[in-house]
Amino acid sequence: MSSPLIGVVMGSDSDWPVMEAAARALDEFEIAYEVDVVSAHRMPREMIAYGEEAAGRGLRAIIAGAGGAAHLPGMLASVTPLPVIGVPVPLKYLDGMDSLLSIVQMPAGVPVATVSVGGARNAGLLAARILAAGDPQLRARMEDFQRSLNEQATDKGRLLRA
Ligand code: RP5
Repeated sequence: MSSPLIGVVMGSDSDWPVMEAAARALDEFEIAYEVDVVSAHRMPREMIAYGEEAAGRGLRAIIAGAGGAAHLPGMLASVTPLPVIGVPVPLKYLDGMDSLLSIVQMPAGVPVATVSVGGARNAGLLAARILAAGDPQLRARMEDFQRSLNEQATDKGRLLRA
C-alpha cells in the first residue's frame, strides 16, 4: 500500500456515513488516503498536531468534515499549508446550514474550499483534481470521468426525447 496523499478526517465517527463518499471517490481514482477522527473540540491538541504534521508526512490535501459548530476544517487550514476541503455534515437540526456557515465563512488569508452540505463525493473529486493538476496520468483519468458524466447526461436526455 502506497503512503497516503489525502487525509480524510472528521469530527466524529457519526460523520462517517456522509464522509464515506469522499473515500469512495478517491478509491475510484486509486488515490491513497488515510481516514481518522480528529475532533476540533474534543481533542484540540491532537487536531493541531494533525494539521501541523500533515504536509511533513507527505499528505497533499486534507478533506475535513464536521457538523454543527464545524470548526475542524478552518482550524486545520490555520496550521497547515496544504489545501483543505471542508465538508459541511448535516445534523438533526438546521438542515446543515449551521455546518455550512461554520465552514464557509473563513477570514481572509485562511482559505477552506467548501463543498455543498453533505457533498463529500465532490470533496473527494476535488482532491483528485488537485493531485491531477500535477499528474498527467491522473488528469487523463479525470478527463475520462468527465466524458462519462457527459455521456450519461446525454443518454438521459435521449431517453426523455424518445
Ligand atoms: C461535530 O459534532 C462532529 O463533526 C459531528 O458532526 C457532531 C456530532 O458529533 P457526535 O456527538 O455524534 O460525536 O463535532
